[in-house]
Amino acid sequence: AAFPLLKPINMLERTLIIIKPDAIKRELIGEILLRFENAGLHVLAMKMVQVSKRDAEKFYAEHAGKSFFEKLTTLLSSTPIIPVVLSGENAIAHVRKIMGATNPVDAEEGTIRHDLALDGTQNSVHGSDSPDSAAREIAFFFNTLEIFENREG
Ligand code: IDP
Repeated sequence: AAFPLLKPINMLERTLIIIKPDAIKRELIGEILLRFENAGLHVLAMKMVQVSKRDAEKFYAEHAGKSFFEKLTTLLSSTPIIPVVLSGENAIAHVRKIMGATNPVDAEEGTIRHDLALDGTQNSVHGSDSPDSAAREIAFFFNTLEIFENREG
């Protein structure tokens, strides 16, 4: 070939996941973290917090006006949740693959949502969907002092 084969660049990324109320209620915190850790992702920050309805609406602002918005924001603010910053190569896409499709009936076998989620709203876990959302969502829950900066690299 005239050109050397280009290998895809593996970007070290950060993403935000949330262990949602339905998973915490069913004692699935360890199970969910284990799946991400076993896949090679590193925990950079983590806490348990309860958000207000208003904060839940702010977090999910892109879904305002949709049919499931009320149910979703009520669920997210109903009991404490666990936001976690994960880092790894292509972490955003990697995490979304491990989570599976939004609705567990559409999710591939072996994904968190296929194996653990209750339905299309109570789907156990959130994961950022782009670098912009990851940055916004990480800053929503954590300040820089709360993130284990030197774990990467
Ligand atoms: P994602 O969490 O897979 O990225 P989004 O479309 O960003 O999916 O939706 C955010 C959350 O809103 C979902 O995780 C789920 O809890 C809820 N949701 C999304 N679509 C529906 C729906 O059609 N019915 C009920 N709840 C939904």
